[in-house]
Amino acid sequence: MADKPFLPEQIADHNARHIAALTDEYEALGRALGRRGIDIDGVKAKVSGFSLALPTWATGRGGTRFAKFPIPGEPTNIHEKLADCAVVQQLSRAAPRVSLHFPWDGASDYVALREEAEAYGLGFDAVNSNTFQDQPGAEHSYRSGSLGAADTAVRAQAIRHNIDCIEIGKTLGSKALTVWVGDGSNFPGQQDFTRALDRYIEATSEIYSRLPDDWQLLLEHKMFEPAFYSTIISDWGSSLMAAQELGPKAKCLVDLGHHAPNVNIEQIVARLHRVGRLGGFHFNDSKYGDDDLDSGSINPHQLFLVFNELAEAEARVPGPTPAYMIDQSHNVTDPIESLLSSTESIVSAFAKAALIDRDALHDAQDRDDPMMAFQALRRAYRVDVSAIVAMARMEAGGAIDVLEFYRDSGWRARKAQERKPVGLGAGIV
Ligand code: PSV
Ligand code: MN
Ligand code: MN
Repeated sequence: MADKPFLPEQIADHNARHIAALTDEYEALGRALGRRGIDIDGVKAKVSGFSLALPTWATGRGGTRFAKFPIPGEPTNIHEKLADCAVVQQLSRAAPRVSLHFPWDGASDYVALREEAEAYGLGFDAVNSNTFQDQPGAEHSYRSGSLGAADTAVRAQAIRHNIDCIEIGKTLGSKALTVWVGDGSNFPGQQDFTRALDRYIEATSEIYSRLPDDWQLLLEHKMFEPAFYSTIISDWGSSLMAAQELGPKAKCLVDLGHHAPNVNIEQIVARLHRVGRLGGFHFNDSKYGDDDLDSGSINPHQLFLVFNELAEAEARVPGPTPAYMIDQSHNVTDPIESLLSSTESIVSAFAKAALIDRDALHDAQDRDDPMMAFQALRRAYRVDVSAIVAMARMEAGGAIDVLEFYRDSGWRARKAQERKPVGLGAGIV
């Protein structure tokens, strides 16, 4: 049985050193918000209710098609990945679920894996299939596509793999399958747009028919890469079209990096919510394309605007919370540090959206007063919510300063001694 990464006393000692300053900051912010008629404890309660999932693939160093530079002590198997996710959850208290990707996260005993996660205080989010890479021993190649491939045998293999993922997910206690396919084309004329989409929908409907009643099928669109001319599920329009044809359990998943630069993603959120098809989110940030940079590192305002639309939509038609997940590639940092920092950015954006005076916003919108409508958002965005996020985290048993605690803990150096070295540069310090 796996122990939690840190003893509660270690976290309590850390918090004892920071609690006086935090209380001071929290009370000062509480007074400032109180003057605006906002109850800080109410906001903190909302923040405490927010959680997201961690993807196993973000616990190792990412890379590009040019190179990957692993660090000593990074996880080498699903058990070590779970341990690193447990670090993020124990310190942040906002990341209690893990999203597995198959076959990358294959294990010999999924019942035992579920118990292992439970001992860490972790559960499982959506399972992800992988038909964008060939796997050792596979009968057919995905070089010409998977669920949308012209070759029936290739499509059948991709369908089977997705059904296998559902079966594993049932054992793990997951409630969703996320399907992202790289299927597309690199040359005009290479693929018939209509027939390719038809094949994809037909194949995906076979997967859909195997979905348990209380599951969702999350369709993730992506504009380009690996295909550079056209992609079958390239945008939210194609994704919605597919979801609507498949049935009510099919929903659209929005990855922040999967759009053309400057696309109004917050409006996509509102649109998908309006038709009840907003199923999930992959958080990351980008400057140029699907950069998979850390959430909030480039455009924290966009993150805030996304949460504003979610809060607006939720206030209008309450419904199930979309499946929130981080999906990033940590190429130059210790992945645990990036996950801790990104979780904080995402929770902060959520907290800021919770501060928006919706009546003032709606009133300005109805009076056609763009400046005051904008100011309703601005007033919330300008607030430094760190004390609310840290207080909620501490009260749930997490660390006040997550990065300081993590660095002081020496976790990675310890793991460098215990775990198998990875990559060509293993051992170079
Ligand atoms: C594709 O770019 C993506 O964002 C999908 O979510 C995949 O599942 C993930 O990356 C990992 O490859
Ligand atoms: Mn993604
Ligand atoms: Mn991506």
